Amino acid sequence: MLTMEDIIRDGHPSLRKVAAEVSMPPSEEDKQILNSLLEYVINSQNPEISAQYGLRPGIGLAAPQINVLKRMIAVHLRDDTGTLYSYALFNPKIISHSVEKSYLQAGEGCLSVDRAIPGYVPRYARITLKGTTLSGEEVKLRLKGLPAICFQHEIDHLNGVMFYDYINHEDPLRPIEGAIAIER
Ligand code: K1U
Ligand code: NI
Repeated sequence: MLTMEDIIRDGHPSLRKVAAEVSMPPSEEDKQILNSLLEYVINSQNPEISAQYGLRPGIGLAAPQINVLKRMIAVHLRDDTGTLYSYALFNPKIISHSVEKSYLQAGEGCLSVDRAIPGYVPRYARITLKGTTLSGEEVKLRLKGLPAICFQHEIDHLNGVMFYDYINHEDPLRPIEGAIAIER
């Protein structure tokens, strides 16, 4: 099982690289790695397990964060209606998005960043993405709200992009014109 010791931190060069596509069908090793990403996120949200192993709670994790430069992500979260979004995907790709932006009012965090970096992170308000699940099924997801933000954060990790790259560093909390503010 993955722990915080497996997660590389800001400044590690792998976090700034573009990850490679996973060839299909995936190898058993790639499936095991992807499964371990989802397992980390689920375990980290369990108070007993996270305390026992010192896991920082997360809602998503991408393979480059464990220094595997392949296009794999896991997301496990509930939206504001209580709907669970629990996905482990190979080769996730945003195929369309809204013009409208949204952002988390509380800002974003990252398991690879050990300090709080305040500021609004503009994201597409709605996205449609495709990817392949652990069981080999191709899925198409239409997302908004926190799930859309989390998937964009994780897909950015596959492209060497960090959440703070989007923050206006002169004025981190400057209102983002026309964007939807999301409370978490
Ligand atoms: O990719 C990562 O580093 C994980 C990161 C994902 C993320 C955070 C904020 C916005 C979008 C994506 C985290 O999960 S940081 C922890 C976090 O946000 C959280 C943890 C437990 C409950 C609720 C949120
Ligand atoms: Ni992150």
